Amino acid sequence: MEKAELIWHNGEFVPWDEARVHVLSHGLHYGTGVFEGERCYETERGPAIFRHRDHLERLARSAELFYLPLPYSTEEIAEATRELIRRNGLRSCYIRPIAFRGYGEMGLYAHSAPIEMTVAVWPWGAYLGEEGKSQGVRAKVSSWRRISPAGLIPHAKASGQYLNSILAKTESANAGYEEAILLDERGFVCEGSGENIFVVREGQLLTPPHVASILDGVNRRSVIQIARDLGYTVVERDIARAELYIAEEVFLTGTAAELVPVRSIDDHELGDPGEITRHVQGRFEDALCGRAEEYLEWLDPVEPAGPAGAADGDSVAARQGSSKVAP
Ligand code: PPE
Repeated sequence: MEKAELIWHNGEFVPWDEARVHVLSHGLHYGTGVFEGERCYETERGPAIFRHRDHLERLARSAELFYLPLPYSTEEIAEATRELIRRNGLRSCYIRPIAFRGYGEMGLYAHSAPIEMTVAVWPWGAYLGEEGKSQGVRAKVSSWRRISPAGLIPHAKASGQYLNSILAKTESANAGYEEAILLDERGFVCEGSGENIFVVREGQLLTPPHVASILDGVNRRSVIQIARDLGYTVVERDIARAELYIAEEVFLTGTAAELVPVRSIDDHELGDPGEITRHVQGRFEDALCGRAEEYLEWLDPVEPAGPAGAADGDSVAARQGSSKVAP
Protein backbone atom coordinates (compact mmCIF):
# COMPACT_ATOMS: atom_id res chain seq x y z
CA MET A 1 0.00 0.00 0.00
CA GLU A 2 1.00 3.59 -0.51
CA LYS A 3 1.95 5.32 2.74
CA ALA A 4 1.02 8.78 3.90
CA GLU A 5 3.09 10.69 6.45
CA LEU A 6 0.84 10.74 9.49
CA ILE A 7 -1.84 8.62 11.12
CA TRP A 8 -4.23 9.89 13.79
CA HIS A 9 -4.05 7.45 16.69
CA ASN A 10 -5.80 7.94 20.04
CA GLY A 11 -6.00 11.68 19.61
CA GLU A 12 -2.50 12.29 18.27
CA PHE A 13 -0.91 12.66 14.87
CA VAL A 14 1.90 10.10 14.72
CA PRO A 15 4.34 9.16 11.94
CA TRP A 16 2.93 6.38 9.71
CA ASP A 17 5.51 3.76 10.81
CA GLU A 18 5.00 4.51 14.48
CA ALA A 19 1.24 3.94 14.63
CA ARG A 20 1.46 0.60 16.49
CA VAL A 21 -0.60 -1.63 18.76
CA HIS A 22 0.23 -4.38 21.26
CA VAL A 23 0.16 -7.95 19.89
CA LEU A 24 -2.27 -8.86 22.66
CA SER A 25 -4.78 -6.26 21.54
CA HIS A 26 -8.27 -7.69 21.97
CA GLY A 27 -9.34 -6.70 18.46
CA LEU A 28 -6.53 -8.73 16.91
CA HIS A 29 -7.62 -11.89 18.72
CA TYR A 30 -11.38 -11.60 18.53
CA GLY A 31 -12.10 -9.09 15.75
CA THR A 32 -13.64 -6.62 18.19
CA GLY A 33 -13.42 -3.55 16.05
CA VAL A 34 -15.71 -1.40 13.93
CA PHE A 35 -14.56 0.60 10.97
CA GLU A 36 -15.51 2.74 8.02
CA GLY A 37 -14.25 3.27 4.50
CA GLU A 38 -14.61 6.76 3.06
CA ARG A 39 -13.13 8.64 0.16
CA CYS A 40 -11.94 12.19 -0.24
CA TYR A 41 -12.05 13.68 -3.74
CA GLU A 42 -10.41 16.64 -5.39
CA THR A 43 -13.18 19.12 -6.13
CA GLU A 44 -13.38 22.76 -7.21
CA ARG A 45 -13.58 23.67 -3.51
CA GLY A 46 -10.46 21.64 -2.74
CA PRO A 47 -10.37 18.12 -1.27
CA ALA A 48 -13.77 17.05 0.06
CA ILE A 49 -15.02 13.93 1.84
CA PHE A 50 -18.04 12.18 0.35
CA ARG A 51 -20.90 11.80 2.85
CA HIS A 52 -18.52 12.14 5.77
CA ARG A 53 -21.19 12.48 8.41
CA ASP A 54 -23.18 9.50 7.10
CA HIS A 55 -20.11 7.29 7.36
CA LEU A 56 -19.30 8.45 10.87
CA GLU A 57 -22.89 7.95 11.95
CA ARG A 58 -22.73 4.39 10.67
CA LEU A 59 -19.47 3.94 12.60
CA ALA A 60 -21.23 5.08 15.76
CA ARG A 61 -24.12 2.66 15.09
CA SER A 62 -21.73 -0.25 14.44
CA ALA A 63 -19.92 0.56 17.69
CA GLU A 64 -23.17 0.70 19.62
CA LEU A 65 -24.29 -2.66 18.20
CA PHE A 66 -21.09 -4.32 19.42
CA TYR A 67 -21.04 -2.57 22.82
CA LEU A 68 -17.92 -0.55 21.99
CA PRO A 69 -18.32 2.98 23.41
CA LEU A 70 -16.42 5.31 21.05
CA PRO A 71 -13.82 7.41 22.87
CA TYR A 72 -14.44 10.41 20.57
CA SER A 73 -17.54 12.17 19.32
CA THR A 74 -18.54 12.09 15.67
CA GLU A 75 -17.55 15.74 15.34
CA GLU A 76 -14.13 15.13 16.95
CA ILE A 77 -13.46 12.27 14.53
CA ALA A 78 -14.70 14.38 11.61
CA GLU A 79 -12.35 17.24 12.43
CA ALA A 80 -9.41 14.90 13.15
CA THR A 81 -9.96 13.37 9.71
CA ARG A 82 -10.05 16.73 7.92
CA GLU A 83 -6.92 17.82 9.80
CA LEU A 84 -5.16 14.54 8.97
CA ILE A 85 -5.81 15.02 5.26
CA ARG A 86 -4.58 18.62 5.48
CA ARG A 87 -1.42 17.64 7.38
CA ASN A 88 -0.67 14.82 4.92
CA GLY A 89 -1.11 17.26 2.04
CA LEU A 90 -3.39 14.84 0.18
CA ARG A 91 -5.83 16.04 -2.50
CA SER A 92 -7.70 12.76 -2.77
CA CYS A 93 -7.46 9.60 -0.67
CA TYR A 94 -9.19 6.67 0.97
CA ILE A 95 -10.06 7.11 4.65
CA ARG A 96 -10.12 4.31 7.20
CA PRO A 97 -11.42 5.16 10.68
CA ILE A 98 -11.34 2.20 13.06
CA ALA A 99 -12.22 1.76 16.74
CA PHE A 100 -11.17 -1.46 18.41
CA ARG A 101 -10.70 -3.00 21.81
CA GLY A 102 -7.03 -2.67 22.68
CA TYR A 103 -4.61 -4.27 25.11
CA GLY A 104 -5.33 -4.89 28.77
CA GLU A 105 -7.64 -7.84 29.26
CA MET A 106 -8.21 -11.15 27.50
CA GLY A 107 -11.34 -13.27 27.27
CA LEU A 108 -14.70 -12.53 25.77
CA TYR A 109 -16.03 -10.06 28.31
CA ALA A 110 -12.98 -7.81 28.38
CA HIS A 111 -14.70 -4.61 29.31
CA SER A 112 -11.64 -3.14 30.98
CA ALA A 113 -9.55 -3.35 27.80
CA PRO A 114 -9.40 0.22 26.46
CA ILE A 115 -11.00 1.18 23.16
CA GLU A 116 -8.48 2.62 20.75
CA MET A 117 -9.34 4.82 17.83
CA THR A 118 -7.38 5.37 14.65
CA VAL A 119 -7.92 7.24 11.40
CA ALA A 120 -5.59 6.48 8.50
CA VAL A 121 -5.63 8.02 5.03
CA TRP A 122 -3.75 6.94 1.92
CA PRO A 123 -4.03 7.07 -1.85
CA TRP A 124 -5.99 4.02 -3.05
CA GLY A 125 -6.74 3.50 -6.74
CA ALA A 126 -9.62 1.61 -8.34
CA TYR A 127 -10.54 -1.24 -5.96
CA LEU A 128 -11.51 -3.64 -8.75
CA GLY A 129 -9.04 -2.17 -11.24
CA GLU A 130 -9.41 0.65 -13.76
CA GLU A 131 -10.46 -1.83 -16.41
CA GLY A 132 -13.11 -3.26 -14.10
CA LYS A 133 -14.57 0.20 -13.62
CA SER A 134 -14.72 0.93 -17.32
CA GLN A 135 -15.35 -2.53 -18.86
CA GLY A 136 -16.97 -4.43 -15.98
CA VAL A 137 -15.80 -7.32 -13.81
CA ARG A 138 -16.40 -11.06 -14.00
CA ALA A 139 -18.15 -12.27 -10.86
CA LYS A 140 -18.95 -15.62 -9.31
CA VAL A 141 -21.70 -16.47 -6.86
CA SER A 142 -19.95 -17.61 -3.72
CA SER A 143 -20.51 -20.96 -2.07
CA TRP A 144 -20.29 -19.01 1.21
CA ARG A 145 -23.49 -17.36 2.31
CA ARG A 146 -23.46 -13.83 3.75
CA ILE A 147 -23.45 -13.77 7.58
CA SER A 148 -26.89 -14.38 8.97
CA PRO A 149 -28.62 -11.89 11.27
CA ALA A 150 -29.29 -14.88 13.53
CA GLY A 151 -25.60 -15.10 14.44
CA LEU A 152 -24.03 -11.78 13.59
CA ILE A 153 -25.05 -8.26 12.57
CA PRO A 154 -24.95 -7.66 8.81
CA HIS A 155 -25.90 -4.01 9.39
CA ALA A 156 -22.71 -3.35 11.35
CA LYS A 157 -19.35 -2.79 9.73
CA ALA A 158 -17.36 -4.85 12.20
CA SER A 159 -13.84 -6.19 11.74
CA GLY A 160 -14.44 -9.84 12.66
CA GLN A 161 -17.41 -10.09 10.34
CA TYR A 162 -15.10 -9.53 7.37
CA LEU A 163 -13.79 -13.09 7.62
CA ASN A 164 -17.00 -13.97 5.79
CA SER A 165 -16.22 -11.52 2.95
CA ILE A 166 -12.62 -12.72 2.84
CA LEU A 167 -13.67 -16.37 2.37
CA ALA A 168 -15.95 -15.38 -0.49
CA LYS A 169 -13.40 -13.07 -2.14
CA THR A 170 -10.62 -15.64 -1.85
CA GLU A 171 -12.77 -18.38 -3.35
CA SER A 172 -13.71 -16.21 -6.33
CA ALA A 173 -10.16 -14.94 -6.89
CA ASN A 174 -8.73 -18.47 -6.71
CA ALA A 175 -11.28 -19.54 -9.30
CA GLY A 176 -10.13 -16.71 -11.61
CA TYR A 177 -12.98 -14.22 -11.06
CA GLU A 178 -12.67 -10.60 -10.04
CA GLU A 179 -15.47 -10.47 -7.50
CA ALA A 180 -17.75 -12.66 -5.40
CA ILE A 181 -21.50 -12.23 -5.04
CA LEU A 182 -22.91 -13.60 -1.81
CA LEU A 183 -26.41 -14.92 -1.31
CA ASP A 184 -28.14 -14.44 2.03
CA GLU A 185 -29.01 -17.34 4.30
CA ARG A 186 -32.32 -17.80 2.45
CA GLY A 187 -30.56 -18.06 -0.90
CA PHE A 188 -31.53 -14.64 -2.26
CA VAL A 189 -28.97 -12.25 -3.75
CA CYS A 190 -27.29 -10.16 -1.04
CA GLU A 191 -24.20 -8.22 -2.13
CA GLY A 192 -20.60 -8.33 -3.33
CA SER A 193 -17.72 -9.08 -0.95
CA GLY A 194 -17.28 -5.33 -0.38
CA GLU A 195 -20.09 -3.74 -2.42
CA ASN A 196 -23.86 -3.54 -2.66
CA ILE A 197 -25.51 -4.81 -5.83
CA PHE A 198 -27.99 -3.42 -8.35
CA VAL A 199 -29.73 -5.46 -11.05
CA VAL A 200 -31.50 -3.96 -14.09
CA ARG A 201 -34.56 -5.86 -15.30
CA GLU A 202 -37.09 -4.50 -17.79
CA GLY A 203 -35.56 -1.07 -17.42
CA GLN A 204 -36.03 -0.95 -13.63
CA LEU A 205 -33.30 -1.01 -11.02
CA LEU A 206 -33.65 -3.71 -8.38
CA THR A 207 -31.58 -3.95 -5.21
CA PRO A 208 -31.90 -6.32 -2.23
CA PRO A 209 -33.76 -4.95 0.82
CA HIS A 210 -32.33 -4.59 4.32
CA VAL A 211 -33.76 -7.94 5.44
CA ALA A 212 -31.50 -9.61 2.86
CA SER A 213 -28.54 -9.16 5.28
CA ILE A 214 -26.96 -6.30 3.32
CA LEU A 215 -24.70 -3.64 4.73
CA ASP A 216 -26.62 -0.35 4.53
CA GLY A 217 -24.19 1.10 2.01
CA VAL A 218 -23.76 4.85 1.81
CA ASN A 219 -23.20 4.56 -1.94
CA ARG A 220 -26.24 2.29 -2.28
CA ARG A 221 -28.31 5.08 -0.76
CA SER A 222 -26.67 7.66 -3.03
CA VAL A 223 -27.22 5.58 -6.16
CA ILE A 224 -30.87 4.95 -5.27
CA GLN A 225 -31.39 8.70 -5.02
CA ILE A 226 -29.41 9.53 -8.15
CA ALA A 227 -31.21 6.87 -10.21
CA ARG A 228 -34.61 8.14 -9.03
CA ASP A 229 -33.59 11.72 -9.77
CA LEU A 230 -32.68 10.58 -13.29
CA GLY A 231 -36.20 9.21 -13.63
CA TYR A 232 -35.58 5.49 -13.15
CA THR A 233 -37.72 3.27 -10.96
CA VAL A 234 -35.74 1.67 -8.14
CA VAL A 235 -37.30 -1.28 -6.32
CA GLU A 236 -35.91 -2.80 -3.13
CA ARG A 237 -36.93 -6.44 -3.29
CA ASP A 238 -35.57 -9.96 -2.98
CA ILE A 239 -33.69 -11.06 -6.07
CA ALA A 240 -33.39 -14.73 -7.06
CA ARG A 241 -29.99 -16.03 -8.11
CA ALA A 242 -31.09 -16.79 -11.66
CA GLU A 243 -32.28 -13.21 -12.11
CA LEU A 244 -28.60 -12.26 -12.12
CA TYR A 245 -28.05 -14.41 -15.18
CA ILE A 246 -30.97 -13.04 -17.17
CA ALA A 247 -30.54 -9.42 -16.05
CA GLU A 248 -30.03 -6.70 -18.66
CA GLU A 249 -27.35 -5.10 -16.52
CA VAL A 250 -25.75 -5.58 -13.09
CA PHE A 251 -23.46 -3.24 -11.18
CA LEU A 252 -21.85 -2.94 -7.76
CA THR A 253 -21.49 0.10 -5.51
CA GLY A 254 -19.14 0.81 -2.63
CA THR A 255 -16.73 3.40 -1.34
CA ALA A 256 -13.56 1.61 -2.39
CA ALA A 257 -15.07 0.23 -5.62
CA GLU A 258 -17.27 3.29 -6.47
CA LEU A 259 -19.63 2.06 -9.24
CA VAL A 260 -18.42 -1.03 -11.06
CA PRO A 261 -20.34 -2.78 -13.86
CA VAL A 262 -20.50 -6.59 -13.84
CA ARG A 263 -19.92 -8.16 -17.27
CA SER A 264 -20.50 -11.81 -16.42
CA ILE A 265 -21.80 -13.88 -13.51
CA ASP A 266 -21.00 -17.59 -13.22
CA ASP A 267 -19.94 -17.36 -16.88
CA HIS A 268 -23.32 -16.09 -18.02
CA GLU A 269 -22.35 -13.15 -20.22
CA LEU A 270 -24.02 -9.80 -19.64
CA GLY A 271 -21.52 -8.07 -21.88
CA ASP A 272 -20.27 -4.49 -21.96
CA PRO A 273 -21.67 -2.05 -19.40
CA GLY A 274 -25.23 -1.14 -20.34
CA GLU A 275 -26.88 2.19 -20.94
CA ILE A 276 -28.49 2.57 -17.51
CA THR A 277 -25.29 1.56 -15.71
CA ARG A 278 -23.37 4.15 -17.71
CA HIS A 279 -25.96 6.84 -17.13
CA VAL A 280 -26.06 6.32 -13.34
CA GLN A 281 -22.28 5.83 -13.13
CA GLY A 282 -21.64 9.15 -14.89
CA ARG A 283 -23.94 11.06 -12.58
CA PHE A 284 -22.57 9.27 -9.51
CA GLU A 285 -19.01 10.19 -10.45
CA ASP A 286 -20.14 13.78 -10.94
CA ALA A 287 -21.56 13.71 -7.40
CA LEU A 288 -18.33 12.30 -5.95
CA CYS A 289 -16.18 14.99 -7.53
CA GLY A 290 -18.48 17.92 -6.82
CA ARG A 291 -19.59 18.39 -10.42
CA ALA A 292 -23.30 17.95 -9.63
CA GLU A 293 -24.84 21.02 -8.03
CA GLU A 294 -27.75 19.12 -6.45
CA TYR A 295 -25.45 16.74 -4.57
CA LEU A 296 -22.88 19.27 -3.33
CA GLU A 297 -24.26 18.94 0.18
CA TRP A 298 -22.87 15.37 0.23
CA LEU A 299 -19.32 16.76 0.18
CA ASP A 300 -17.50 17.91 3.29
CA PRO A 301 -14.63 20.21 2.27
CA VAL A 302 -11.37 19.53 4.08
CA GLU A 303 -10.13 23.12 3.94
CA PRO A 304 -12.02 25.60 6.11
CA ALA A 305 -14.04 28.02 3.99
CA GLY A 306 -12.43 31.42 3.39
CA PRO A 307 -14.11 34.67 4.49
CA ALA A 308 -16.03 34.63 1.23
CA GLY A 309 -17.24 31.07 1.91
CA ALA A 310 -20.95 30.50 1.85
CA ALA A 311 -21.34 28.99 5.31
CA ASP A 312 -19.40 29.88 8.41
CA GLY A 313 -16.88 27.13 9.11
CA ASP A 314 -18.66 25.18 6.41
CA SER A 315 -18.24 21.74 7.91
CA VAL A 316 -20.79 19.19 6.90
CA ALA A 317 -21.95 19.25 10.50
CA ALA A 318 -22.56 22.98 10.30
CA ARG A 319 -24.53 22.57 7.12
CA GLN A 320 -26.52 19.67 8.54
CA GLY A 321 -27.35 21.67 11.61
CA SER A 322 -25.19 19.93 14.24
CA SER A 323 -22.90 21.81 16.56
CA LYS A 324 -19.56 22.73 15.05
CA VAL A 325 -16.20 22.10 16.66
CA ALA A 326 -13.41 24.59 16.15
CA PRO A 327 -10.38 23.18 14.27
N1 PPE B 1 -21.07 -4.30 1.63
C1 PPE B 1 -19.89 -4.61 2.23
C2 PPE B 1 -19.73 -5.95 2.83
C3 PPE B 1 -18.88 -3.65 2.27
O1 PPE B 1 -17.74 -3.94 2.88
C4 PPE B 1 -19.08 -2.39 1.69
C5 PPE B 1 -18.00 -1.35 1.72
C6 PPE B 1 -20.33 -2.12 1.07
C7 PPE B 1 -21.29 -3.09 1.07
C8 PPE B 1 -20.65 -0.77 0.47
O2 PPE B 1 -20.81 0.19 1.48
P1 PPE B 1 -20.49 1.74 1.24
O3 PPE B 1 -19.01 1.87 1.07
O4 PPE B 1 -21.00 2.42 2.45
O5 PPE B 1 -21.23 2.15 0.01
N2 PPE B 1 -16.69 -1.86 1.75
C9 PPE B 1 -15.62 -1.05 2.26
C10 PPE B 1 -14.39 -1.87 2.61
C11 PPE B 1 -13.59 -2.38 1.49
C12 PPE B 1 -12.28 -3.03 1.95
O6 PPE B 1 -11.76 -3.87 1.21
O7 PPE B 1 -11.77 -2.69 3.01
C13 PPE B 1 -15.30 0.10 1.33
O8 PPE B 1 -15.71 0.10 0.17
O9 PPE B 1 -14.66 1.04 1.78
